[in-house]
Amino acid sequence: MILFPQEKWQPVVDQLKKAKHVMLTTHCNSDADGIGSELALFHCLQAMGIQVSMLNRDVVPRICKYLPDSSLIQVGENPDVSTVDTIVALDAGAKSRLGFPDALFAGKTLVNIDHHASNPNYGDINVVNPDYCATGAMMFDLIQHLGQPLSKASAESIYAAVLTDTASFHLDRVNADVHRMTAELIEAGAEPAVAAEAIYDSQPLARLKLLTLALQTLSIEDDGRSAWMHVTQTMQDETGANHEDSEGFIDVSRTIEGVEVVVFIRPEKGERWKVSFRAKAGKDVGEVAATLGGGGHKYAAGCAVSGSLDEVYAKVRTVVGDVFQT
Ligand SMILES: [Mn+2]
Repeated sequence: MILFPQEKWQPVVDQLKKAKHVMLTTHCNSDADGIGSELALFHCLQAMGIQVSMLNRDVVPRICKYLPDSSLIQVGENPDVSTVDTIVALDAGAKSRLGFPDALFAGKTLVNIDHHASNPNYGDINVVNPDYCATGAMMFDLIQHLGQPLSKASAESIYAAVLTDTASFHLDRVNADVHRMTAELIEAGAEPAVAAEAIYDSQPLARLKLLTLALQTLSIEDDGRSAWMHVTQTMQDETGANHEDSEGFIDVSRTIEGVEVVVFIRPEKGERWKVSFRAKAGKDVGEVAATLGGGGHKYAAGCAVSGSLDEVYAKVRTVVGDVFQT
């Protein structure tokens, strides 16, 4: 089964088949959709005899380390890519999200494959379709267009991407076709119990201690329609948690009854904060993030805001308040 038969993959297929050395990459602060997409395509291209490497700005997150060959993903801010002629960017809504200097792309063909509605088609070749529930699901279609069977390694990688990007099959783009694809992934060797244990049931204790502190900052505003929570560097230091450990905290406050917009703020670097948004009940946080210089989907988006924590709250409150005016 092909998820979206009308999608035009031929330019991507032609480019990959004629490439001498393909480099796969994803956005900074990579997640299981980006990493799963990379690994799924990596195993497929390798089976086709195409020279392929994976290179990201940031380290592989803890929850992805169980995926086959995740240790082959290289990391660096300014790597040597002299032999690379084709770069495939996966799940990155903007070129700047890849985190590499512009010079890295000079003279290379950039293929942009993504499902963020805000993606401005920054590649030389673009397949951008927000109807896909995950970029991993795009790999499911691409592998078929490349004429390759779905290997166990690719199936496991796509499964991790789809599981996490749909919030465990909770979000509204999950339909019968997504479940048909998932059935094919399982038939090809993906193991839901193994994925669940690695992704959801192997948390460091420090993460739960940090969550306890974060929950103490929880505030409900806008007559119960918005939920706000944050962590600080001090809270991370106290609990021994790192910045990756607060990943997913927003999905805890998202579960509160009646809440339509969820905001989570965490430290990035110095006076810079990462702000994440989730929406329920048809609200659109993609617009909120875009107003603040970020991007994302209607129901999940993010941006970076500078200033003291109080200033960040104030800036974000103004924009979120507008959501409830309509
Ligand atoms: Mn994604």
